[in-house]
Amino acid sequence: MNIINARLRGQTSLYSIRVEQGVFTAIEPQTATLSPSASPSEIDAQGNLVCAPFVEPHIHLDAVLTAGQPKWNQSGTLFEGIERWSERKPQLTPEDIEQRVLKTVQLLVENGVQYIRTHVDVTDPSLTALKTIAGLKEKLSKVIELQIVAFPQEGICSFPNGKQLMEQAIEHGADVIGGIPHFEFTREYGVESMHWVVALAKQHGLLVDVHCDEIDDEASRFLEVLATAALEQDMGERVTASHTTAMHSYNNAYCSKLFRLLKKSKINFVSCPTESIHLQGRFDTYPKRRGVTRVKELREAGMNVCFAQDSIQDPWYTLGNGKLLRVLDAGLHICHMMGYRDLSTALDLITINGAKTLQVEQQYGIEEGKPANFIILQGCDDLAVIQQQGEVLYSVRQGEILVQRQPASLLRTTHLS
Ligand code: 17E
Ligand code: FE2
Repeated sequence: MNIINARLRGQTSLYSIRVEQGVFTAIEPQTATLSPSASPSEIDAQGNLVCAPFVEPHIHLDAVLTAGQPKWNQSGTLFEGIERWSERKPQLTPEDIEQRVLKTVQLLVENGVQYIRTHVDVTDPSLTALKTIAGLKEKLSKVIELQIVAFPQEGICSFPNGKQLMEQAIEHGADVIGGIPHFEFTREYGVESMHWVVALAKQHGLLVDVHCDEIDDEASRFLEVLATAALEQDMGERVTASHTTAMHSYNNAYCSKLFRLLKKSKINFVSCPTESIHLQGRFDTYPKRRGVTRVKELREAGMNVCFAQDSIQDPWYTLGNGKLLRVLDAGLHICHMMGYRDLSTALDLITINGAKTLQVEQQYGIEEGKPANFIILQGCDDLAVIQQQGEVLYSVRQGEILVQRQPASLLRTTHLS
């Protein structure tokens, strides 16, 4: 396969890219625009951006497409979402889960995603969702790389046999250990769960991704416990703190002290801006907090932050359509990241930073010798892609075309100039 007239992130020239046996073998600047040949193995990128695939580092695939079942979340709080989900959970069957997961992965793939980390609720004595999704991993590997988080939605210390269920989830194929300290019955349980999670992951050679401080409570400070455990157990880059929305409400003096630890610990951050702006601030009158973690400040302090969708039409969030460009657009607004410097590197938030969080960056990126996984986006650079909010034109995985589409064509318009 040959890709001609490609733009690459951070480069001004046009490039030609050769792919052989599923690997990038040559990436060379062009001196001029090339005319397309009739070869079926050639893709003319037409000056659009050839970019590493999107990474969805945080989504609850077990719950997708269940909004309103059996009841709608009327208040819009995280806590009502957890309650509605606990009513849907007893109705889960392998067929129901498989059908929803396949439909959603298809949607994600069509929108340029090739890497997914999914949280799967293990506070279910039957572990139906975990077993079903682990069983789909092989089938899905043709189109995506899937990481499964053993996610204790109703707590580790606060749920009957919570620790045993987490351990069973590892036997059934979980890759990542989750947690939910702000939802445990007590602060002590929250602290205990953080030490236990990091030690368990270390013992099994797994990763950690905790729903950490997903609440507007400025006194929710489990992030410092998680980061300290990560630092002391030498697990830093293998640990992720998701949401950390309470950080929005921390006072600046505490945040300044906290950032020293966070930086030292090298942990990763996932923010879900559309989800958090929707679920947080719900107990406020006016002015209402945005309830999104300090993405701009974490990035400026040199930490790894990525964006995720969290939900697609589930008890927490009724919208969602698999488009990470939509989440990026919202996140840039919500986090006040609309300056040129932020906009011109914004795709990092849904590409390489997600790959670092998933610890797949060794095999990720448009470089000679790496697997030929890439997408083609409408626009010549990050800013143009975000301005246009266009569709993903191609998604190619190990040299195989997964998705190919034509931009929508305007059939009639009024010309003003
Ligand atoms: N569960 C949770 O605890 N938090 C969320 N944002 C979602 C599920 C979607
Ligand atoms: Fe989540």
